[in-house]
Amino acid sequence: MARVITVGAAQLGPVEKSESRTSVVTRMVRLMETAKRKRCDLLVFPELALTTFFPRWYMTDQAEIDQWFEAEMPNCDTEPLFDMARQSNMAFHLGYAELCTESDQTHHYNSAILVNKHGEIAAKYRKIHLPGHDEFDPNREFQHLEKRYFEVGNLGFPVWRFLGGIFGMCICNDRRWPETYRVMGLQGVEMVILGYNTPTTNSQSNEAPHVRAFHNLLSMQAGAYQNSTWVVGVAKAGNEDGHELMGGSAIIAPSGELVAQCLTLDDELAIADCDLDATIFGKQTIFDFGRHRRIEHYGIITQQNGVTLPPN
Ligand code: ING
Repeated sequence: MARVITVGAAQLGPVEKSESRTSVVTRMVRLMETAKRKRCDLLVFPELALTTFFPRWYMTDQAEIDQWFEAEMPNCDTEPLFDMARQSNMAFHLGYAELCTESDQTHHYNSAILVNKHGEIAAKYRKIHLPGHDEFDPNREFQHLEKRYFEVGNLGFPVWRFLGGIFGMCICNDRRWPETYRVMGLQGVEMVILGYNTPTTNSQSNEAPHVRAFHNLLSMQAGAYQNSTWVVGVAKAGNEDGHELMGGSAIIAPSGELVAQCLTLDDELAIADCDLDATIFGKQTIFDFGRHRRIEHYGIITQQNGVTLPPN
C-alpha cells in the first residue's frame, strides 16, 4: 500500500524591509490557492517567511529588533494561512521569528511549525545551528547576525507522526550538518522539511555562486540518501534590498534523487507526489542502522565540539 503525499515546495521571492506582513501573507495565500487546485496535501513555506532576512542588518535597539518577530502564532497577520489550511484540507509548514515568554523570561528563536489540515499547530522546531556572528563585523561584505538575534533552539530534533508518516523539521544551516538528518534518521524519519534564506554569495570569500548552489543540493541529497528519507528544502529567494538570496527549492527522494525543483527566484510552486513507503527499502537494506551501523566500533569521540587532532 503506498502512502502518497502530494507536497508543494512554496518558494517565496524577495521580501524587502518595507513589505508588510499582510502583503507577504497575501502572496502566500495565493500560493496556497494554486496548491489546492493542484491537490497538494502539504505546502512548505521557507525559513523566516513573513519578513525580510533581517539578520543581514545590524541593530541595537530591542524594539527595532522585535518588530521582526511574532509574539503569537497564529496572529491577525497569519490567521489567513490557518483559515486556508482548514478550507483547503491542506497542511502547511511555516518558518518565522518567534518571540516567546517561558518562565518569565523573554526568548527569541528562529522557529518553524507544522500546521495540520484542521489549522492546528501540530509541531514546532527551533533552529539549533545558528551561523554567522553576534557583533558587527566590518570585514564582511554584509552581516549575518543570527547569533545576535536568536537563541539556540531548545527543542532538539524530534520527529512527529503527521499525515500518516514520520516527519521532522530543521532550518537552513541545520541542513549542512549530517547530525541533523541522522538524529532524525535514528527516529525513523520519513520526510524532513526545512526552509532556508541563503545568500547567493559568501560574505567572507569570493566563492562562486554555483558552488553555493552545489552545496545546497549536496547537503540535502546526502541527508536524504544516508537516512532514506524524503527532504523538502524551500527558499526565500531573490534580491532583498540589494542582497541576493539563492533559490533552488527542491523536493528530494529517499534515494537522494532530485524529484522537483523551483526554476526562478520568485514566488513559485514545485510539486511532487511523495510516497512515504519509498523510504522503506533503504531503511531495511543499506541503511538498516540496527544491522549495519557499529557506533561502538567507531572509536571514542574525545570531545563534542571542535576538532581533536592526532598527536604529532
Ligand atoms: N543561511 C545560510 C545557510 O546556512 C550560510 C548561511 C550559507 C552559512 C553558506 C554557511 C555557508 O544556508 C542561514 N540562514 O542559515
